[in-house]
Amino acid sequence: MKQLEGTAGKIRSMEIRGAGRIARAAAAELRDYSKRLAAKDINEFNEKMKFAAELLVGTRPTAVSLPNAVRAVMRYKCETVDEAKNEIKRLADEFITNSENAVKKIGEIGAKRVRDGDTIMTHCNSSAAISIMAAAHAQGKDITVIATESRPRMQGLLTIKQLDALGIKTTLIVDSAVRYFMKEADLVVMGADAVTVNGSVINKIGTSQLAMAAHDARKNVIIAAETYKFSPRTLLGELVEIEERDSGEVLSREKLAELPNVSVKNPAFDVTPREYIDLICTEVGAIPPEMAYVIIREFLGWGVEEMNSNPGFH
Ligand code: RUB
Repeated sequence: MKQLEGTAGKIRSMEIRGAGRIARAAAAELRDYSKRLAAKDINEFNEKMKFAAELLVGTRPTAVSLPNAVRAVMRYKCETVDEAKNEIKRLADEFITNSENAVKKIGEIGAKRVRDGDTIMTHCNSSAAISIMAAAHAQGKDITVIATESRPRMQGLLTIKQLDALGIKTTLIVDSAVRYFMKEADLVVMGADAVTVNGSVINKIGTSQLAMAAHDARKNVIIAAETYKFSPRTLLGELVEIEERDSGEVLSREKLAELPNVSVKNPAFDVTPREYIDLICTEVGAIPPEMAYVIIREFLGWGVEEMNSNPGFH
């Protein structure tokens, strides 16, 4: 229980962050939690697993990778506790391996859209987006990256460190400078926390203004997103919830207390409409955003009937 709460706390506080990492951490925690679990019968075991699954899914509301990972592991249907533990381990390990392979595959596919000499603008810190840059660089293409700070949590600092370690020339800019520098970029590559059935992309706050600036400057926007970032529940007409984080991330409580007429808003993500996205690079291919339904239906295997008979989590 302690370790389960520890993992949930790390996801909530963003010690573990990024949609792919969150998903893999949740799958691994369900596997490890099930291994430690003492239950007198399968019903008690199932109840405890459900509690763990719901606790993990509730940690961050926007990254659809999280409920998708949890659903992938909670698919087990077993008669005994031992069988269930083995099946959960198999499903969790399968999800983690597929997820790691997906990030690599996205790199290979996306790198084909990067030309020698290109300057790529990116936002926040996305392992799938960095996989594209890393693959292009590994192919010997001379690329340069412009990375935003991504306030308030400054994930851009992680991006510049990772790119630096790969030997990729990178310029760090403040978030408000994206339009100013867009003329120097050849394309924009970013990640996703969620992709809706109509092809909109939910990603770190500021993604949509970067995409709009790119659109205005006629620069291509590529979104790197594994198939488990696509949201089946949007097929039921549901919207993806945008996480509103603590105002203290933007302005300290003490400073805010001195300004009685001021409030702070801190949404962590925003929605980029599909009109601003040229391509979504998934592990099963580079698709136009209009094809999001096909990914949900064919690759995640969720249609409306399945969703209605499996209320799942969320
Ligand atoms: C991270 C973020 C990333 C996506 C994709 O937000 O917006 O672009 O999660 O990341 P936060 P990845 O820092 O709030 O989690 O490609 O690594 O899954």
